[in-house]
Amino acid sequence: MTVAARVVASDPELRHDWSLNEVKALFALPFNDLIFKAQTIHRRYFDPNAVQISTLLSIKTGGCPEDCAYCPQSAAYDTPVKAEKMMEVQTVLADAAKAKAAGASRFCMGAAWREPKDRDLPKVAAMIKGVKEMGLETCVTLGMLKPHQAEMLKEAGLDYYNHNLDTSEAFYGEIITTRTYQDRLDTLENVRKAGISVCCGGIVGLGESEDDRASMLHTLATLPEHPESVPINLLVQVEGTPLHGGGAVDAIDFVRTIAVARVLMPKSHVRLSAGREDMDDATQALCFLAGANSIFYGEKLLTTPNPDTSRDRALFDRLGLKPA
Ligand code: SAM
Ligand code: DTB
Ligand code: SF4
Repeated sequence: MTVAARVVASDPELRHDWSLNEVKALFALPFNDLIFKAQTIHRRYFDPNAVQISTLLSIKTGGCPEDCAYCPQSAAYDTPVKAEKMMEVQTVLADAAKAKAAGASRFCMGAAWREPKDRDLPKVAAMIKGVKEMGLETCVTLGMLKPHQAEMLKEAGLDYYNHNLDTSEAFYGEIITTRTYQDRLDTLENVRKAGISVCCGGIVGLGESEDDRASMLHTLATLPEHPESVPINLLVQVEGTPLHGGGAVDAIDFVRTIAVARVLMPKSHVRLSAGREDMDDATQALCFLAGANSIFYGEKLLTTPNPDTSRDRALFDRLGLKPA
């Protein structure tokens, strides 16, 4: 029996055979019906008042050779982000210690690379090892990975690898021309095969249609194993990127995307990721009701602002949420 078949056999709700039409039909449900369904499923698998806390750090900022139209770190666009060298291990570990003291359970380190060079990896491995030794879960996002690189990161103690599909396969070419959807899927497979948990999601607000959102979630939910973490980012519009100045996303449409992700992948952590700085408390509360149970905590994402920790603590108090 394949891994996927075994999982399905043990739990009929954990499906990997969703049709695209079924996913579109979830998006088309009356809002209350969709939220009720998502919250009901959420309660079956998770404590509804617990939210996992991850903190991000950009260990190598800017100067990226890829042309992702949303990204301030691409060398193709003139943005406020300037290229920097990779951070030193001790500086990263000091930041991780602060994140742990502030209540994070996972520390995610991001690099603006198309793919890591083998000579960069020993330093990243030292960061992973050090963060792990602090008792934090480790996550990195470094671009495309070859099988031997994934194995080396696993060896260093890596728990999660973040690698987003970002949008649907059909819309992908409008957003990124320097790599293909299949490149992304290949890396996800290399990460899985190395025994690392997968963190994979996308962005809402790139100019995609609802069908594109449905198609991206369909791809995620029909992978042989669902990603353990599914980040749903709201586009952070940064001056100089091609997507700056585009239309705002309707908050209800964003919440729907979270709810559909929750219904399709019941056991995954769905992360309300970038874009919270532009959301009011009521919208975030709806996201948690729709099944989001993870956030990025700390005043910076990679290069753009995230809500102040004092605002997040007040939000948790207001909603009776507890960090997990
Ligand atoms: N360079 C690696 C890669 O792209 O795989 C890792 C770092 S990259 C910054 C990680 C993810 O951040 C992207 O896949 C994208 O989903 C998200 N991201 C980047 N810029 C964003 C923005 N302006 N708004 C929302 N999400 C963004
Ligand atoms: C993810 O899905 N979102 C995070 C993390 N994975 C690496 C990154 C958000 C970046 C937002 C833009 C910035 O701060 O540069
Ligand atoms: Fe580079 Fe990642 Fe930004 Fe794309 S999203 S330009 S790969 S840092």
